[in-house]
Amino acid sequence: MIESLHGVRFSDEVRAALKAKTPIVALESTIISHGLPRPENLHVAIEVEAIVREHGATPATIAVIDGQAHIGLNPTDLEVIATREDIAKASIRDLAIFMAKGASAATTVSATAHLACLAGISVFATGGLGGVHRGAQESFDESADLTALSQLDITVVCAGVKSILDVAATLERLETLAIGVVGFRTLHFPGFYLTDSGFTLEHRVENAGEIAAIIASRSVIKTNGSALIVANPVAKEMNRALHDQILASGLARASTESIIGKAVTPFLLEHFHTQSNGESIRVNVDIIKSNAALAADIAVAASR
Ligand code: PSU
Ligand code: MN
Repeated sequence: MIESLHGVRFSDEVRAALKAKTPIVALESTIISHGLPRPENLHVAIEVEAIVREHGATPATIAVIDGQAHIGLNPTDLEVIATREDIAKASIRDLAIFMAKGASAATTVSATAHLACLAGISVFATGGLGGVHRGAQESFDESADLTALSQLDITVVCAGVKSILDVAATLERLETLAIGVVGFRTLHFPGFYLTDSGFTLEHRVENAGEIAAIIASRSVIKTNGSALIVANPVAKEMNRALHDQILASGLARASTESIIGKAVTPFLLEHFHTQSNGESIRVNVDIIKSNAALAADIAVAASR
């Protein structure tokens, strides 16, 4: 029984929901620890969980705290990952290492999706997926989010991939890795801060029920070995000129300051937040909330 796995802890509400087989939505914690400034990050984490509940599902925010993988955080745990100084960033490969060391870490999309699947949770809301970085031909910088999602049966609601990435290359990789992508009420693949990354999708869905039907078909014909991405554009995008200008200066700064590895994404997000006078934070928060609501609707529809 997964609920008694050594080193894995469940919040009371998640344990109860798993037992009762009621809808659950996994939420990542890197967004909280490394994607948003303090103290707003904690308020957002609390609000996002409330939105999931309002939409009829149980939130399972996932993180590693003091060596324990947590599926579902109580209010004290949430505060820990939002405020403590020693919270690392765990990709899937880091999970066991941080756990064995008794360390604490926020989980990225790859690590969150892995732990969610382990727990039997199949719907997940995040902000923007990781993907192929610009210049990856040289740097080989491609997020482990992609390879992880190629091996997990999970539906991920996101606002596309961050515009800091090479969107075209990321879409090609998603195709190669057999990760399905549907646009929610759009055929324009969103670019996180922007509603349209400039790339077109093949599939569009109108409501949670249609997504639940796709999830059901995937399991019938067993194409559920890899993830399904629901690309949900933000309602009100960031000012485009401002966006393009900040992106250019951020990429230039990252290069001059030789920012590499897992530091790249938090560095660029932080650059956006400071340079846009809070506009990117507003958009980022809208994205997470709207994705959490849609993910809960999907979890509810899929449980019928
Ligand atoms: N989206 C956000 N904020 C974030 C991230 C995504 O709005 O902080 C995080 C996610 O956890 C994602 C990670 O999995 O960035 C990707 O990091 P990397 O590019 O290092 O793989
Ligand atoms: Mn990377």
